[in-house]
Amino acid sequence: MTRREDRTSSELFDKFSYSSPCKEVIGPEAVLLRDFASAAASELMAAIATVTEVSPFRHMVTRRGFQMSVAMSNCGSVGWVSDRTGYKYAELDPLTGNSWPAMPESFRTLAEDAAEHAGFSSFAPDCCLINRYSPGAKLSLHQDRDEASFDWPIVSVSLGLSAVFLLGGLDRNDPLRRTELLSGDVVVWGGVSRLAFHGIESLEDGTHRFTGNCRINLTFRRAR
Ligand code: MD3
Ligand code: FE
Repeated sequence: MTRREDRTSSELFDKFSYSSPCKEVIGPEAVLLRDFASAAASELMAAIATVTEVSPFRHMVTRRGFQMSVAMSNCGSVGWVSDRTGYKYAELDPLTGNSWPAMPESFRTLAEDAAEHAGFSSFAPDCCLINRYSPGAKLSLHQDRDEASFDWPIVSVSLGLSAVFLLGGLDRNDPLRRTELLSGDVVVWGGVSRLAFHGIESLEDGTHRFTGNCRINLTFRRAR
């Protein structure tokens, strides 16, 4: 067994480029775990309903005053929010004035297991952003860089209608790779992919047994 320091970059590449029907490499240190969340999906949907009774979905505005087409809520010790002052993590939900709901155990366990499975140990998320896409909603190309450290991976879980995910590189003009994300798919983003540009194309109309006519994405992050 080679010690970690002894590994060559090609051995590290091998570790992340291992592919099987349910573990697909979609970028450097970006691992797609197809169906990883499917067994937990009904439990996750019930937990989403509980969380959003306390902190309802809402359309936030950007610094420039545009309303986002994606409706959002959060759970965990902090939540990601956007308003006319910009993007930030906040301990209180600005809509209710109260703390965000605690992160459900089913959420936490799934995120930690997925990170471990993808090769990232001891991920302990303190925030889960819940994104709800109705037909026509999209997320323009952006980077996630409001967190204190980029050393932790991000885990994302797709539920309901499928969507086309766009993955670029570290430069906004880098070519984009399109990947369809289906209900139950989990993606773990670490290393150099952590700061890659990414987005979601406009959601197509449809119906799904879990969500009706929408897609829900859970994004787990370590914000602080
Ligand atoms: C790639 N959400 O909330 S999750 C976001 O489906 C966000 O709702 C999308 O991008 C969604 O910020 C995509 C997948 C994702 C999340 C974080 C990433 C992909 C990422 C960070 C770096 C690179
Ligand atoms: Fe993002």
